[in-house]
Formats: sequence, C-alpha cells, structure tokens
Amino acid sequence: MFKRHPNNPIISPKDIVSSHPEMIDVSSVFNPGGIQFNDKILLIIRVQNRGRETRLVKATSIDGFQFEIENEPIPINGTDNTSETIFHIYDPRITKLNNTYLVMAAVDVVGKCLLGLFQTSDFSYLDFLGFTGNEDIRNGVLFPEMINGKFARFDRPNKKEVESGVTTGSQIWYSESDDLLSWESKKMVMEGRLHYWDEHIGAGPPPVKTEKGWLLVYHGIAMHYQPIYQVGVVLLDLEKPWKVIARGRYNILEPREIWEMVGQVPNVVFPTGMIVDSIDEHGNAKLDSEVKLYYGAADTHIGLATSTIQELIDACYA
Ligand code: BMA
Repeated sequence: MFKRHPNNPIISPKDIVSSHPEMIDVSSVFNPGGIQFNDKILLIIRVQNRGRETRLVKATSIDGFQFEIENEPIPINGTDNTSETIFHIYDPRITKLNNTYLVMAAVDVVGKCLLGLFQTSDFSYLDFLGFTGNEDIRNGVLFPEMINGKFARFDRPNKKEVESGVTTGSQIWYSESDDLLSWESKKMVMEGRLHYWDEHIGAGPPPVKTEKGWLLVYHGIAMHYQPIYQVGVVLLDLEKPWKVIARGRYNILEPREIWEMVGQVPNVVFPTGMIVDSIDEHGNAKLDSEVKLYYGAADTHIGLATSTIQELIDACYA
C-alpha cells in the first residue's frame, strides 16, 4: 500500500514561478519522470501552460518532497530532423542504462502518439535520438539493464478509442531491440481486467529489479463509468519478464484526495516516477527499502506516496 506524503500535493501549478514566456501562470504540472542523480532526486515535470502547450522542466530535491524547479523548459535538441509534426512531448520515463540517462516519452504527432527516445548526461538538455516505431503507442518504459543480450521495454500499443477521441489500450507488451530505436513486440505480458479496476492498463515507472522478480507499478483505468485512473503492481519473472508471477487484485492507490479527484482531468492518479532508496550489491532493490512514487494527480498536481519493496511485493499477492 502507498501512504501519501503529508506535504501533498508536493508540486502545484503555483509552485512554477518563472518569467519565461512559456511558463507564466501555468495551468497544470503532472506526470513526472524520476531518477536519483548526484545525490538528489531529480524529476522531469510535465508543465502545461495556458496555450495547452506541454513543456518538460527539471526539478531537484534533497529530501524528496521540497523541489527546486528550474525556471525554463529543458531545451530539446534534434526534433527538427524529423518529418513528423510534433505537438507535445510528455509523460517522460527516465532510465539509467549502461551509465547513460535515457528518457522515453510519449510524442503526439498527426493522428497518433509515438514513443520518442531522448538522451542526456545531466538533464540540462535532452537530445532526441528518434522515434522508436510508427505505430500508435504510449507508456514505454526501458529496463535498467539488458535482458538476454537485448535492450528491453514494456509498452502499451494504443488500440482503442474512447469517447474523448483519445486512443488507449488494454495490453502491456514486452518488446526487444538491438539499437534502442527499432523495437520488436515479443510477448504480451498482461491484459486489462474487464469490469474491474484495471480495464485499460499501461506501465508506470520503469520496472525495478528485486530478488523476487521485476516489480512493475502500472496504471489501470476503470472505464465502466467515468474513467478512474488508479495504481497497481505486478511481479514478473527475472529472466522472462513477460511472465507474470503475481498480479495484485486490488489497486494500491486511487483518487481520494480532493486534488486527485478534481482538476483538468478528474479522478486520476498516474504513476510515472519511482525512486528506490537502497540497492544491494547485485543491483536488486532491498526488500526493506523505501520506495517513493511520484504521480500526476487529476492532470494538475504532482503527488508523492511512499511504501517499501516488501509491501509492494505483498500487494502483488493480495
Ligand atoms: C493518459 C495520458 C496521461 C494522462 C491520463 C489522464 O491517456 O494521456 O498523460 O495523465 O491519460 O488524462
């Protein structure tokens, strides 16, 4: 179970104080990517201004809940070299892989959403490396290590259209790549559970390695009334991460606070960044380690909730 931090929401639109023309009196801030960087917790926050333009902004913190927010967007290089018209780059997921920082983000182009790959050494810029395919897709998360000699990710092909016209999906896939840019869908990992809390699904933050398996926090959407976005957890096989070992029956975070229920999109908690406090010598998250989950709330605020690896594993078996 996740416990909400008492200082929530830890980042609100009013915390963005900037004279940058694209960041004045912003409408919302949400869905942050997160990573440990130079002894700080670093978030790439998604800021939306009154033009409903999306900008990615760097925020850093020592204690994990009081953030210093940059007053201008992170410059993104290389997006001019594509033939696609890019509208928005959003929902970044950060992975440290072979000593490189990689960011996989959703990119809205004409008629669909693609997954774009970005690289940085210090988060003062992002270099766009390219799109990772041309199918409509979202929620791509890179594994922090290669699996069976290949780069690996979970992703969520968009196959369904909902009333708002947005495309979504109900299957998380395991995909492999040799170069990080061309990907092959290899195995379907899991599907939405019709009538229950997670009818549509998508990966949350990148998977975390534990001695018991890969731990994946994901979002599930109950679609049978007004969409309700919640958070759940699943444990996957270490060598064959498409194999589910245990999947929690219950959500472990759902919109309950007023700032999670009310905002530009109501009833949304959307997990995108997770920081694990202690890792053992084999690269596994320690079972008693604290876990900080950063999530978007009602597409307007950023919340922080904490748990431990052991509690999350237990939730997979509940
Ligand atoms: C999803 C994504 C997220 C967003 C969520 C709720 O489909 O677009 O960026 O937070 O919907 O609106």
